Amino acid sequence: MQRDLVKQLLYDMLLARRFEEAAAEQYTQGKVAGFLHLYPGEEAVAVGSLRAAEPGDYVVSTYREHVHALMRDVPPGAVMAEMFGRATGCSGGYGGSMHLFSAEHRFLGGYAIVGETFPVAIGAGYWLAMNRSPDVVLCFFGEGAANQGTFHESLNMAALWKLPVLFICENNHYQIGTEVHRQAAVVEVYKRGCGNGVPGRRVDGMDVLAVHQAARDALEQVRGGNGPFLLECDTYRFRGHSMADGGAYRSALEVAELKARDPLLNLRNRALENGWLNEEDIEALHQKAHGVVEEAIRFAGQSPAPDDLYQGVYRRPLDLYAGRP
Ligand SMILES: Cc1ncc(C[n+]2csc(CCOP(=O)(O)OP(=O)(O)O)c2C)c(N)n1
Ligand SMILES: [Mg+2]
Repeated sequence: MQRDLVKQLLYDMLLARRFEEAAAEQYTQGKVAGFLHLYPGEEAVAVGSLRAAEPGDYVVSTYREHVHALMRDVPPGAVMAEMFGRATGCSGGYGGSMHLFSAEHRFLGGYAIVGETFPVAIGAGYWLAMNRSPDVVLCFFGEGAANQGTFHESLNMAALWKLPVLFICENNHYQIGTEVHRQAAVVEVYKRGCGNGVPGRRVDGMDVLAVHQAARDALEQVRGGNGPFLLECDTYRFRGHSMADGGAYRSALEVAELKARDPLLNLRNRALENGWLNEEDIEALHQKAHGVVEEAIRFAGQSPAPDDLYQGVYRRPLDLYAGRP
């Protein structure tokens, strides 16, 4: 049982890490346009929590959402193709890196506006509550988003109406270059739920097994009709805020100390120490993850661009110039 879970989680962590490294390489080669926010260091949060969720649950995420989409089983090729702006992408190539979406996988999107995930999540939660559905919503956000008004407004409504929403804070300690103690008077985000009637707790977000267990407990509570819960995962991003950020505001020592707590190595070492997996098992998982990402890149690269870039917009620029309504 534990072996199967660890094997699944380690594969997911390897896939997540390789996918994001490959995305950075593709960006550097000019294949991915626009902004690109990567997830290395934070993998245990999406992997641990989403592997504790049910297929019927809904997920709302931020612009740092590639791994969340993968953990909802959106095919890696469809995620990579979206980042390449291709028609086979999960948003038809119109969204790009920050706007992955798949209704089929109940992945209600990545959102670029900080704090935008909260109202979307409680809207979905309201619909589920109205229909007395057993499904719940998992709403991801960064600690910087807890400073937005939408955080408090949404938590208040969710608690008042006992909506089935699990709020998951990815506290990576930085809001672009601003460290958490410079942007928030209360740096532990879970404590900020209680003023709105939302209970919460903090978990080590560098430990995927701890996140998985905490998410399972929280989901059971939310699914049981007890209203929302706030799970704060204490984590760290190894790269800059986006590809455009060199991260000069952090010392090399700080980054090195956090890299020593790498969630991927952490799980790998525990799997070996406990005899859950051996070196060959791990190598096979590593090879499989690399192969899947290679195939995703090939698929994206061979996919066509969307036929009509203006499909779905209210007015075509050429119509405007020609004076047509
Ligand atoms: C409403 C709004 N204000 C400002 C921005 C610019 N912005 C983009 S990401 C970001 C930092 C968000 O930090 P956090 O919520 O901690 O998420 P992280 O990037 O660390 O995952 C800011 C200020 C934005 N996208 N939306
Ligand atoms: Mg942050």
